[in-house]
Amino acid sequence: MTDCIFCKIIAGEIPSTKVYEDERCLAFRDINPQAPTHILVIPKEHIASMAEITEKNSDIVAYLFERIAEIAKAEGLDDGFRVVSNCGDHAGQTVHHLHFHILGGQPLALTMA
Ligand code: DGP
Repeated sequence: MTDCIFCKIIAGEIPSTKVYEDERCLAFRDINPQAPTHILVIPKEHIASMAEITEKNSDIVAYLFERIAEIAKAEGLDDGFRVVSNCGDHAGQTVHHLHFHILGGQPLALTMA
């Protein structure tokens, strides 16, 4: 998608602080961190949100979660971390390219929202 910020980050057109990259995914530090460690994990394939996951593409979700576990370990998040994926307007999704936030590095507030 030519107008997608995260596709531009994948293409190297917008700089990012990369944490991990392979042929299927990219992880980089959030530009507006909400915790001491705040990393975004995204597929290289453009998928707008969790609402577009089907039986044809759901394997990427498992793949990303395998990488999330590895990244959390590499980042030293041994005391725990949170994974968040905002989907759609009511959840406050601002970038319409599937992404998982990894948040950690300190005790996180317990909230439903
Ligand atoms: P969400 O609200 O779930 O759609 O989160 C989108 C996140 O993307 C938000 O926490 C800020 C981050 N973000 C937006 N633009 C950029 C960017 O250009 N670079 C980086 N590193 N993060 C970005």
